[in-house]
Amino acid sequence: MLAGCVEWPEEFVSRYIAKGYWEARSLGGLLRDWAREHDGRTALVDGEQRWTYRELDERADRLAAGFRNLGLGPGDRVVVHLPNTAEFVAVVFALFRLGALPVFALPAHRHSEISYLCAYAQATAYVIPDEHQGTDFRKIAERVLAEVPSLREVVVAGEPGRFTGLDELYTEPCRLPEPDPGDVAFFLLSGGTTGLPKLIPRTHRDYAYNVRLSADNAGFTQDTTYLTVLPAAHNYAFGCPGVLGALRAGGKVVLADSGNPDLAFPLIEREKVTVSALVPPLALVWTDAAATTRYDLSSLELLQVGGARFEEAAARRMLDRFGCVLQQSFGMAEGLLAQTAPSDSEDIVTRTQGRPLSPDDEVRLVDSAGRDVAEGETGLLLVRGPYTLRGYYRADEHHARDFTQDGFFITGDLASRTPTGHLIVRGRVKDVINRGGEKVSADEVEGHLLAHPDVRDVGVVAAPDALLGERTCAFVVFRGRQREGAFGELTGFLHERGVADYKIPDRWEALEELPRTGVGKADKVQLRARAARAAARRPTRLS
Ligand code: OOB
Repeated sequence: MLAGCVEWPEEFVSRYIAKGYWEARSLGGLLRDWAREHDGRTALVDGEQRWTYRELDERADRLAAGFRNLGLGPGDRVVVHLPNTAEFVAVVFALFRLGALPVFALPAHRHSEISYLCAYAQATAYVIPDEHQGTDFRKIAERVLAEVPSLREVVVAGEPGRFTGLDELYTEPCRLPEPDPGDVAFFLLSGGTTGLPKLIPRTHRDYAYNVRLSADNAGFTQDTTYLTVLPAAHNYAFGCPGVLGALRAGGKVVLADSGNPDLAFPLIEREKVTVSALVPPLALVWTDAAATTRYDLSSLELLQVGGARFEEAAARRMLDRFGCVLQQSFGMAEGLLAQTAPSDSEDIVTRTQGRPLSPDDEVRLVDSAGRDVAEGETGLLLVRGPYTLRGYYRADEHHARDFTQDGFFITGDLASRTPTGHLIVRGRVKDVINRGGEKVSADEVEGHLLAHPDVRDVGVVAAPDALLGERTCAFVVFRGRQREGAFGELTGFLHERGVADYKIPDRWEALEELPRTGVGKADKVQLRARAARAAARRPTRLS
């Protein structure tokens, strides 16, 4: 396995292979199999573009050769920062075939995240669109290129400027050795347990298993049309079952740039979409919009909701409104995926987050002393299994904090389990704000704010919110007197530093001092209570 990654112990490797979970095929090889089987059927729809399986397969081969001509090879890290487009799919499969390793950035990321990611991954290449939603990605690339010594190539889908155009890369396919299915295929970004986000190595065979389990659970077939509204570069939409699950089944993937009903509903009608994956705030918006829409949504068979807590009442409203199957999903880039099944009762799908998908997912719920809690009680969720990582990439110094000695990943989530084995997510101990499915690491935002000369101390916590579930609230202790317009200035400061929009605090409050715990750390329990009181007094607008 790639240096800097932690391998599963040998006994687990042989067990997972013997049980048929891990197959001897790389992700790029799997696309070849799918293309052979589904050949002239439509694989991808992106605006007016339609690619068949054969076209996608050929493009992946031609691009792989092009990336190789650029000097990329097996093990090279490539930060892929593309929106939901057909090119995104072609690029990642090209890199899989070459054995180069995509690092999945989210479209909302900006200079700060990309610079960090490229440096952390020691990336040699960065793949971007020219512009997307008003941002010129080539400008981000200019800055990152000047800062990260390992970075050699910038590849642009669209107008390349001084960089290399993605279209120029397509060339005669060449024979490439198939990567070892047990090796890393790509990296996902963690939502953050403690500290800055970390990189999660996913191997070909563990991810292929993840895709197979979730596609089977959701009943994907050739007749599946999957609408991608969440970022395709996020685990949920990429492979739970998502884009890969639909391709595996011979279905059709429709790529959309946002989940806004004005865009998504016409696509559902036009393409006869059967399934989509949503985060809870989007599920609320869709439920409202469906009441008055003039578009025909009757093709929908299954809607997945996950990424953050979905209230039971909202789930019931959604079931009533759409009359299709609802599937709750509780997953994480690190691995574990729990989902309800289409055959589950209404109570199960509205009140639980489903069951872990593999019979070999070992889930423990423990108390603060590490002992298993009694059935039905809430505990810290630990997990080990055939598609859950054994260590973050290049994170030796934090390993003992994130994993138990016997290899369980310490998720930072609090959950309970029903007698039927369904998990209910109850909260979390990790210092992360779950802003409607988008994860904001408190440490990361605090670090940025502390870099401002007027800021002496800062504590960032979640405040409850009717639409997003949680919003980000920053408590700031200023050096000297708080200046007029100080929070506006801090917002501007974060923008200047190139922090993604979704990480900018929604609420601000100045304090004389942060409350402290006995050991002198910022008392986040108190800060959260304070943020909740303020949110109750002044709810944010539902937008
Ligand atoms: C998904 O993945 P990530 O990596 O963005 O975030 C993982 C974290 C979990 O540890 C948990 O704290 C939270 O997001 N979460 C949920 C949840 N699903 C995820 N919290 C409450 N209820 C849920 N249903 O978010 C993700 C990956 C694959 C599939 C679905 C979601």
